[in-house]
Amino acid sequence: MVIIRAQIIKSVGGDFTVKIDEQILVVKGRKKLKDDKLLVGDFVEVDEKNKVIEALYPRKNKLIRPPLANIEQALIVVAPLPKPDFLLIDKLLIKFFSLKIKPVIIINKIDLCATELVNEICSQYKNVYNIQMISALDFNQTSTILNPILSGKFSILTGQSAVGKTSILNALKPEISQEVGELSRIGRGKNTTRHSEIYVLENGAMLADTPGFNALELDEFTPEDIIDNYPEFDKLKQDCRYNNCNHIHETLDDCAVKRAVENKLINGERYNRYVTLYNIAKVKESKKYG
Ligand SMILES: Nc1nc2c(ncn2[C@@H]2O[C@H](COP(=O)(O)OP(=O)(O)OP(=O)(O)O)[C@@H](O)[C@H]2O)c(=O)[nH]1
Ligand SMILES: [Mg+2]
Ligand SMILES: [Zn+2]
Repeated sequence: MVIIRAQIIKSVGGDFTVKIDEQILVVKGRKKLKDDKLLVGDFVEVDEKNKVIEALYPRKNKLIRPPLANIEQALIVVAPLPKPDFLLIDKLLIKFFSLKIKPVIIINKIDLCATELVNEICSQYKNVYNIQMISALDFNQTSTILNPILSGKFSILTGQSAVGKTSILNALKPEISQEVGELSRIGRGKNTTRHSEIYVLENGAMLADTPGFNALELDEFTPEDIIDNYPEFDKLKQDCRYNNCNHIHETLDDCAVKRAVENKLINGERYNRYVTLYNIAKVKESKKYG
């Protein structure tokens, strides 16, 4: 029996499409694994001859909505229209950082009047996160900018509704239909919210679209988790006077993060939203234990 490591790229009614190097194969899950809920993105052991999944490898991470595993990178798409919700963007950044998913901020629809948004995004996130600008209507530009970023990784498109996530996937689609051929049949056109599918692009890039949303709660995050998932605080916090500094209640003398805000090294609005998210987590925590 030849057992081969593969990654699930699509799951429809008990049939799993798996990728083994460059090869695509449709297999069944073994009965005893079915309860284990195999997810798109899972690495599994496949019995190539009998076309069944024999075992599931441990996951690096997983998202529940949509159900996806082993995500390496998230393209957080924003646009001048619909207007960005910065608190939502910060929540996504916190969540992805905690799951060890590398975020990239993609400003889409730059063919519309986007200068103001570009300046705002840059002043809030530059030096912390990778920021890219595209118009999904321009297929060439989208491919040229995104292909090197996507290369060799499993990435997802995420963000508010109607920012252009599916349009970006469509812009990258010529390569997709070439590589997965008939397998793209079911997922053609606008992605529906129901099923997750990983599209195989050139250079080993794998990309999944996700349904847009307008709200996200960080229910599982304690106040400490909130603090820990701001990468721009990491280098500074060793200079705070107290080890457990929450960067809110100490004086400027005692808190390096607050000094960085004062000196405009950290954007004030981003910091204020941090205080909001910390306080929300604090209230939740006190309700839970108190
Ligand atoms: N002008 C312009 N319009 C765009 C661009 N990208 C997408 N759109 C338009 O924005 C609208 C929404 O695009 P979608 O790709 O469906 O957005 P989405 O993020 O997938 O939306 P959900 O699936 O609801 O989350 C469509 O009318 C697109 O044609 C762009 O770069 N420029
Ligand atoms: Mg969409
Ligand atoms: Zn501090």
